[in-house]
Amino acid sequence: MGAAQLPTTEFEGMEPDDRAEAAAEATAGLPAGDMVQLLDERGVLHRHAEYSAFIDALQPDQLRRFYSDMAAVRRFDQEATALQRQGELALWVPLTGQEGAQIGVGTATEPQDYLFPTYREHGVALTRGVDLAQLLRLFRGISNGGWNPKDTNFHLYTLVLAVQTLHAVGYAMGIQRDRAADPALPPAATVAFFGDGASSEGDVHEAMVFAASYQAPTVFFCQNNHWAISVPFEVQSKIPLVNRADGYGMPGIRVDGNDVLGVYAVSQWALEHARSGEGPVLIEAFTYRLGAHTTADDPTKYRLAVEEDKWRAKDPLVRLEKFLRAQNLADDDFFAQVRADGDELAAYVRKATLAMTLPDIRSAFANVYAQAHPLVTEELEWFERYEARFAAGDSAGTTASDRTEGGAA
Ligand SMILES: Cc1ncc(C[n+]2csc(CCOP(=O)(O)OP(=O)(O)O)c2C)c(N)n1
Ligand SMILES: [Mg+2]
Repeated sequence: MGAAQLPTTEFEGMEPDDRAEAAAEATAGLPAGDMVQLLDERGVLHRHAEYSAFIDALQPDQLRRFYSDMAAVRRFDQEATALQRQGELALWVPLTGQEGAQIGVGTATEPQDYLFPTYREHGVALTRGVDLAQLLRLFRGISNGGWNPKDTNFHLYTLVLAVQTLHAVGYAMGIQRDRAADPALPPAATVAFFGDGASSEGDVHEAMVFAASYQAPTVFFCQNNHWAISVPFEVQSKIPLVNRADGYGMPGIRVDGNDVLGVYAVSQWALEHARSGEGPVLIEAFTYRLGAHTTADDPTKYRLAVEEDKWRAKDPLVRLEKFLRAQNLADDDFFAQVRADGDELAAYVRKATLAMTLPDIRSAFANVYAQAHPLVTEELEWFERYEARFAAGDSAGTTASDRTEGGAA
């Protein structure tokens, strides 16, 4: 196959407005109208035969909480980005634009559920009560994790795409067996997070086959943010992702991922379905990554500003603010307080980050295997000899023998 025949991510001759939604939707006959949306861009709440009941059950405080959580994590995201730009974090993975999807599904989970995130689920972490400052330890490069997942049932971030979908299904099968042995345990489900790009990984296929075959209580939650770094969604799938659920034999729901109430409602439905023994569900949250993939990425190199503008108009915070104001559920004082709380969170996170100290480098070697291993011990000894030369004032650093000795250079 010559280079000219390879799929391209260039947009020659394509209207950017058409590219994002139409191309993905046209092939499989699933028009945008089949996407669940309760709260539209104007802040108007619509009724839905299946899902409105979940919203009807909410108190005003809970409705306001959706907003304050989305605003808090957006402010956190800004601060973490600034910390990275100032050299305090090695890397940051922004979530701006995806707050509705993340706060919606996170709020729907129960404490006994167990969540398996990717690397971008900061909003979900917030809903689980993870200390957001601890979340930055990984990105400062001082920890392999940062928090104890057992405290919140929010697993460590996984940077290897899609493997956590298998973890989620395995854990869900464990829940099934634990409950068979002890029916007094509360019904629980797992949530497997993954992106549109990760959906192309074999791990996702295997996880879905296992989950469907064993009726594992797993909700597959795909945030289709339209980009896998610089690769657009339509390269990942020739049909809407949600349609894949049919092939595995599980219900699939496509929801407007920028509608926090819609995401909350469909997630409630899916989690109840899974917990009650009915098997897995696939949710495709149709959303958009407004910022860069990471702070090491420059999206102006592969997408057009008009596309970003189109999605900015679907902002999950703006539409909920319109709704809360129109219903007289929140006023200027509420929104001023949310901003003040966000600044307080940002100041806390900054202070905690700057106070984080470097761990002992030997812990990196100690954590490779559960028990001492001769090769790792040899590498540590080499490393310590190498470091000692700097302490002895050998400014030249490595020598030819360093580079070959021990093979660890
Ligand atoms: C197995 C594997 N392959 C490749 C990568 C490199 N990589 C990191 S993020 C990413 C894109 C993922 O896109 P998507 O699943 O849509 O998630 P998003 O980043 O958009 O949230 C790639 C290819 C990786 N981390 N792991
Ligand atoms: Mg993506």
